[in-house]
Amino acid sequence: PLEAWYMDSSDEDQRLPHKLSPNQPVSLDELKKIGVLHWKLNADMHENDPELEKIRKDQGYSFSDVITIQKETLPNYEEKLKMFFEEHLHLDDEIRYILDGQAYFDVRSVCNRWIRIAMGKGDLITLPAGIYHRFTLDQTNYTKAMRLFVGEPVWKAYNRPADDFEKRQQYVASLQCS
Ligand code: KMT
Ligand code: NI
Repeated sequence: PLEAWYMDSSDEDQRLPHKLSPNQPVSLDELKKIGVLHWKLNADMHENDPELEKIRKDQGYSFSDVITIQKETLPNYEEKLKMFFEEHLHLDDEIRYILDGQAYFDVRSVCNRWIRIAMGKGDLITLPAGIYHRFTLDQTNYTKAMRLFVGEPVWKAYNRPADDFEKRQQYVASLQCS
């Protein structure tokens, strides 16, 4: 299954796992509580996969493209990686399907702690509109991901603080920090 954990607070290389010791794993159930959804698919079939088609139909994920994140092929690689790692939110769901390689998505827990989600080939994840998050490659420095979207894509990111948006307030209202 998907591996996720609460992060340590060290400033070391963002590409390192940053696990606490002892490790504090985060379950899929906990992720569900913050609106993060996950599917495991066969990425080798992504061009003709009835399972993927069903998810896309059920969820309304009409748009898709593919982004390869590695130094050799992504224009403005350093700049983009820096942007992706800035804590931000979107006004729409962020939906990513890892076709090859691996990477980390960090999301804020109900009580505002960082949760690191290790994404590998075949993992499809949806981060809800309004959740603060960030993205980094791991030490392999390579991932290829399908970006999905409901309707015409809007890639606009709002760096934290971005608490005045209605989408953010709706999202916060859906949480319960105890
Ligand atoms: C985002 O907005 O966080 C991203 O697009 C991350 C990189 S896509 C694999
Ligand atoms: Ni994002």
